[in-house]
Amino acid sequence: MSRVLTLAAAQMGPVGRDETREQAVARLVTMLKDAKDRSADLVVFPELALTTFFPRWWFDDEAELDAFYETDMPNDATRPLFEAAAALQIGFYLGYAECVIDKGKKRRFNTSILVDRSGQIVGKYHKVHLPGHADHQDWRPFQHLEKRYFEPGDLGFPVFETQLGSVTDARIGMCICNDRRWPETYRVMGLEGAEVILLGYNTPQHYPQAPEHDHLNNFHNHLVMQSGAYQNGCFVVGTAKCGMEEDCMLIGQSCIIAPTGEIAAMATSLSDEVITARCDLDRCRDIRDNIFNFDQHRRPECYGALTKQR
Ligand code: CDV
Repeated sequence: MSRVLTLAAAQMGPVGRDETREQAVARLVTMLKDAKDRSADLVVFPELALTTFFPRWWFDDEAELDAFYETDMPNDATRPLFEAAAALQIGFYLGYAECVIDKGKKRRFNTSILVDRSGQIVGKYHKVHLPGHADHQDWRPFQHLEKRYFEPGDLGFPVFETQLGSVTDARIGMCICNDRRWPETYRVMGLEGAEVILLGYNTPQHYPQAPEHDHLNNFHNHLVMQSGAYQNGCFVVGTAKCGMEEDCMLIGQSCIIAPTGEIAAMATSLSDEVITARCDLDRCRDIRDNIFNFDQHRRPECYGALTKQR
C-alpha cells in the first residue's frame, strides 16, 4: 500500500496589528483551497498565524495583551477554517497564542494544533524553547517578550498517528519556531517514530543580540531543519510568517525537506504563498534502516556527560 502524502507549506506575508482574526482566517482558507487544488493532504500554517507577532511589544494593559490569545479552539473566527478543512478533506497545522484558565489562574502558551481531514483536533503542542526575555530592554529596536507572555510547554514532543489522504497511519510530530534550532526536539520525536515534523516560525532578519549573524539567518534556518530531518530520517515542513511586519522584517524561505536532508520545495516570495511536495513516507526507512538505525548504532549508554546532565 502506497504511503505517499502531498504536503503543503502555506507561508503568510505579514499580519498587521490591526488585522482581524476573520481577515487572517480568510487568508488561511484561500491558501487551504489553493493547496487542495494541488492535491495536498496536509497544510502547515505559521506560528501565531492568527495575529501579528505581538511579543515584539511591551503591554502594561492586560486586556490589550489578552486580545491576542484564543481561549477556545475552534471559535467563531476560526470555525470557517475547520469547516473548509472538513469539506475539502484536508488536514492542517495551525499556530496561535492560547490562554487557558487553570485553577482560577491564566496560563499562556505558544500553541500549535494538528487537525485531521474531518476537521477534528487530533493533537496539541505547547512551545518548549521560548526565546527572548521577560523584562523590557530599551536598547532593542523591537522587544522579544516570549518569556514574559508564554510559559514553557508542558506537553513534551508528542507524535500523533492519524489518517491523512490514503495513509491510515501517518506519524506526525509538531514543534514551533525556536524549537527547530535544538537537536533534542527532533531526536525526541525521532525516537517516537515521527515520519513528518511540522513547524511554523516568525524569525526576524535582525538578531539584536548578535547582529553579526544577521546575514546567516536564512542559512541557519535551513541548516537546522535539514540536519534535523536527515539525522532522524523524517520529513520536515517549516512555514514562515514573513516580510515587513510592523517595521520588523521576518525571513521567509518556507520549505519542505526530505529525510535525506534535501529541500524538496521552497517558497521564493515574502508573501502568502503555497508550496507542495509529494512525500513518500516510506522513504524515512532509507535513513532509519541504515545510517541512523537507532537500534543498531545509537549508544545512549556511552553518552556519559549527556546522561549525567539530564
Ligand atoms: N519566534 C521565534 O521563536 N523566533 C526565534 C528568534 C527570536 C531567534 C527563532 O528561533 O527563529
